[in-house]
This record gives sequence, structure tokens and C-alpha cells, in this order.
Amino acid sequence: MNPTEFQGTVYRSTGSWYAVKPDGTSKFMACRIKGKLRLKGIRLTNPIGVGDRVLCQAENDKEAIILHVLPRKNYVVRQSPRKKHFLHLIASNVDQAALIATILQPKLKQGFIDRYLMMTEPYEIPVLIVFNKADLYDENAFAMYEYLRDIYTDIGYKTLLVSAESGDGIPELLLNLEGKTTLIGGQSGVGKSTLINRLDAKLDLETDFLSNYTGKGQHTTTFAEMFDLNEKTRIIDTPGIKTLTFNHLEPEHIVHNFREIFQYAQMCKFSNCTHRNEPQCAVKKAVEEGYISELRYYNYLQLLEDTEAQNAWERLKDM
Ligand SMILES: Nc1nc2c(ncn2[C@@H]2O[C@H](COP(=O)(O)OP(=O)(O)OP(=O)(O)O)[C@@H](O)[C@H]2O)c(=O)[nH]1
Ligand SMILES: [Mg+2]
Ligand SMILES: [Zn+2]
Repeated sequence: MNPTEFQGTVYRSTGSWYAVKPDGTSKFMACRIKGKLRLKGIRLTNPIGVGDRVLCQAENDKEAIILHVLPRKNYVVRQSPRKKHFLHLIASNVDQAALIATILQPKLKQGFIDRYLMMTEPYEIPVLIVFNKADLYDENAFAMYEYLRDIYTDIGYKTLLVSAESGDGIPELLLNLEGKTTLIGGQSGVGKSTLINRLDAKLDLETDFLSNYTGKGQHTTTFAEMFDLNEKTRIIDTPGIKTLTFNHLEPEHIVHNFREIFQYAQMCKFSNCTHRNEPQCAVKKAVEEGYISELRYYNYLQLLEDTEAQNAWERLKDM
């Protein structure tokens, strides 16, 4: 390696500049991409994301050029809101994701958890579902939390109940983050940044306080950013998600991301079974017998229909 070259990790990206922390140092370098980066496979609206490992060439002691992106262990993408068939890279090389949800304020959007899991299942990224704002739950909200907790723990996701406000459950959350790089995601306003501030008061991230003041209801966090909690523990704060749609997927891919439904799908009579009304469908039978939760099955059907409709619309637009 040329003496001016170094490897590092991307912590933040603001348009054309990337904050890269060279390995073994604590000072960031401001990095740019020169020319076109050749990337195989996926078409991305942003060629480099938070968590990417990069090879750079220093131009001086503050600035460098990114020469290339080292192979990714995994990545999380979502459909680009603007460019068809392009994907937006949310983060790369994560050990797990913490999906932050709340039953109240804002109300949990029906189906949101399963939509989020559509982004993490392709790489089998472990997901911790964190129900925040426990201090606000009344009896009904608590019952809803318990209902969801049971559904998701039954199929292998870890769940936690916490309150960034009171501090309840925070030590256990920290324990679950220790030694890992965790992508923090969820709807806007669920308390992602507040939780991160709870985990490390030094970070002092901006939370909803100001946007309440301007009354515009904008997302408070506007780009993804990685933080070190300690030498081995990293967290990535991300902007809140309003809706998640999947025009980059084919309908038959949906079932792959519903882990327990996929298992039963192997036993359906027809290999192209969509698990709606086909005869001898092992999935429907498992739902009727209570082995698959009705909520998950309903969300599967909903996502399947959404994806079919979106794909049909894309084809019509192309004609
Ligand atoms: N009562 C209560 N309020 C909370 C809790 N956690 C966060 N909040 C409040 O919820 C609001 C939104 O918090 P943020 O941390 O900005 O939410 P966010 O998920 O980062 O939002 P985006 O950046 O827009 O995605 C703030 O007013 C917080 O004070 C909690 O545990 N209990
Ligand atoms: Mg935020
Ligand atoms: Zn079936």
C-alpha cells in the first residue's frame, strides 16, 4: 500500500463529502469520490453508505480521495423514492438492527414492523425490536405490546421494552448492543435519537424538541450517522421512515422474508403457491391451526398485493 493510502470506515455522508475514520485513529478525514466508482451488482442512488469500509488516498492531513469500497459483508437498502430500479443504501456492514417502535405517540403503523423486516431478512441480519416510550403505555397499549412481543419472540426476534424518558430497560438495551455495530431504525418520532442520547449523553443528538418549535413536523434526523459508544460498540442513527414500499422485489420474493411462513411454504402442493386460495396450501393450514400468527399472515398478504400492484403499475408506465 502506498504510504498516503489508508483504510477506514464511513461514519457520515453529507452529499458529496464523507466523514471517514481511518483505522486505528480517532480523527476524521473529509473524503470525496473522484470520478466514477466501479461498483458491481446493485444500482444505488448513493454509491457509499455509512458503515462502508473504504480505501482512501490522503491529499493532506484533513482530506482524502476515496479510491474504492471494500467488499460489503451485508447492507440494508430501500427502494429509491425518486429513481426507478435504484436503491438507496441505508448502511453497510452491520452486525444487527434495532427496530425502534412505540405503541403510542406516534401510534404504531399497522404492518410497519414486517415491512422493516423485509430490509433485514435478505442478509439474515439479526433484529432486536425495541418498544420505546413504555412510560406512556396505558393498559390497552401494554396489552398490544404483549401481543406483538409474543408474535415476534415466537419466530426468533428478540424484543425489549424500554423508556428513554424514565431510563427503564436501558441497561438491558446497552447489554444487547455491546461489542456490535447496530443499525437503529424506525418510524419518525419513535425516539431513536433520544434513546441514543440516553445511551451516551456525550452525543447530544438533536431530537424532536426543535421541530415541535417550528411546527413543521419534519423529521429531526435527516441523514444516517454512526457513533462510537466505546471502542467496540457502534450505533447508526437514521432518519425516520414514513412508508416502505418494495418495487425492486418480485411478488415471489416476499415470502422469503417471512421466515416462519417460508418454512411452511415448502410443504404446499404447488411450488408457485401464493398462499392465498390455492388448494392444499400448508401456509393457510398452519394459520388455521395457529402455528402462524394471523397478523403476520395478513401482513404477508398485504405486502404481496402491494408489490404486485406496484409492479403492474411500473409495467404499464413503461408501455
Ligand atoms: N414519553 C416519552 N417520550 C419520548 C421517549 N423517547 C422519546 N420521546 C420523545 O419523542 C419525541 C421524538 O423523539 P426523537 O428522538 O427525536 O425521535 P426520532 O425517532 O429520532 O425521530 P426522527 O429523527 O424524526 O426519525 C421527542 O419529543 C422525545 O422527547 C420516551 O421514552 N417516553
Ligand atoms: Mg432522530
Ligand atoms: Zn401455499
